[in-house]
Amino acid sequence: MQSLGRLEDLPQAYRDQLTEQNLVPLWPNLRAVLPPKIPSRKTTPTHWSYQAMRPLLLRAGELTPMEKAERRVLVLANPGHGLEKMQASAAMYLGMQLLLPGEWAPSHRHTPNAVRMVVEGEGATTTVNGEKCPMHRGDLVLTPTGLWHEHGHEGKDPVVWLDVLDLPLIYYTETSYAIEGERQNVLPGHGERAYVSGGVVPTPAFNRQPKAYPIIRYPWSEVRQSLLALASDQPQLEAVQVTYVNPETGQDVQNNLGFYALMLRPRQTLKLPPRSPAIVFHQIEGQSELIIEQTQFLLNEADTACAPGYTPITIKNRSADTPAFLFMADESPLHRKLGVYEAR
Ligand code: GTQ
Repeated sequence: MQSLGRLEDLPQAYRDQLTEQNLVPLWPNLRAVLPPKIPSRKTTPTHWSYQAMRPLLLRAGELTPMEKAERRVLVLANPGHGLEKMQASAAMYLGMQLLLPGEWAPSHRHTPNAVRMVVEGEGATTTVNGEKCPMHRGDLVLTPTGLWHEHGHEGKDPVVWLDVLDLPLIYYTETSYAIEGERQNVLPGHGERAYVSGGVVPTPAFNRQPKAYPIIRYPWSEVRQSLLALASDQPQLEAVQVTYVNPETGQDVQNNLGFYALMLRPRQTLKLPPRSPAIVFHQIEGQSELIIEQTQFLLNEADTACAPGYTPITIKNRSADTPAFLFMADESPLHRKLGVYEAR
């Protein structure tokens, strides 16, 4: 490939004139913005141990009261982006949120899309546009763009969940903002009860009126059952994986990020092809070995890791007799919309 002229090759007086007019020559920067064959990625393979994080999160509970935090969260920041950027990848933000018994995280709504993956503790709820969602280990609760949400805790022990947001993307596009609200009135009804399996959707007054977000809470007990049923139904199937979808459309549950649950059979090794989106892994049950190109991580229960896009990934269940279960998030819906989605 031809080497291009450098900035230093230009006379200083000319460079000053360009700067004066807010102009920049492309050629010294061309290879940086259009690198050959594969994008440059700041996202580096990163692992966050829950065992290491947990005492620090509980300490935040002692150091910072809710009134001073609003959301008491330790952000899982990818050092490749710089910790201060609070990004796991180009489009994904990860935070571990702590709510203590009796505490309340006040109602607000914002442009970024969020989901909660419950990690530990019983008794917390998230109320989303009036729907009060219980939170049990492994449950996925959606708080899509624009919907009111607040968190409460009526249990006895600390509750922790993983927040996954498209905040870096929404912030980058200069569209990120929040509105504070009043405590919500709880309304009757739970999406996950109306949209039971069996391939039927509610049809009020003989007329389907699809909601944008028909299911807010995806209970882990049901998702786990689906994975076990899929695995036993198709013993030859390699990737025992399900996607969290909107049952009205069959499309991904949210606009920009995709969410999945994966089961690894005992001792199974699964190779994922290099694909354009970055991926987040969170171990719900069991223990896995995650190999991202040359980097190897051991994922214990409740550990989280992030892999850049365009990278081959291998994941292994360490157990010889029990399945491993993982939650995954990625940037596939965004990449598909942008027309840049690739699997190599
Ligand atoms: O729970 O609403 O981790 O607004 C970051 C921003 C959680 C939340 C985060 C948020 C929330």
